[in-house]
Amino acid sequence: MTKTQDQGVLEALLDSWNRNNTILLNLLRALPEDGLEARAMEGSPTIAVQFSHIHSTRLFFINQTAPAFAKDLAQLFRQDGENRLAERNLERIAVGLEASAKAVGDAVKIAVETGRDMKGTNVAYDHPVLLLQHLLWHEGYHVGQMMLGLKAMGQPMSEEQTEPAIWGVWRREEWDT
Ligand code: NI
Repeated sequence: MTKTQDQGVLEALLDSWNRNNTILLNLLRALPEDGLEARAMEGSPTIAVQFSHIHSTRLFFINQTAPAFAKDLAQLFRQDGENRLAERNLERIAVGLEASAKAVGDAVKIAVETGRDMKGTNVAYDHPVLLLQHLLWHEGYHVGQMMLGLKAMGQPMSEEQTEPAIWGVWRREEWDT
């Protein structure tokens, strides 16, 4: 591929990463009342815990492989004595996710453009794009668990909700009628 084509692919990858974050924010805003407390099964993490966990997982892997990009970012979890509490303020969750999504995107973009490795003492990616793919997989997994949690709570998201919030973010469809 030419350098221009490479650049186009990198932009598309970063765009896909941003769309993934848009989906998380859409879901956050579409939650029913008490939705943050939903969990798939007894003992499963609540949706609130999963949002804070998604954010801290991003921070963990950036800290491991490109720490400069994580230095100004705070956790959404906070410690209260023995307990680790997840953030429950929707706006603060959204601001945190926006910041960590940007940090991941920036770290990958700079690593690809400069040919820098994303390798730390304990964690290494064979290519910076694999950090994006790893996190996409991880976050898709948690969105599935969140959907199950809402269903278990008796408030499943309808197709009318998930189409614009999730699937419509990825592609356009037009059908001749
Ligand atoms: Ni996880």
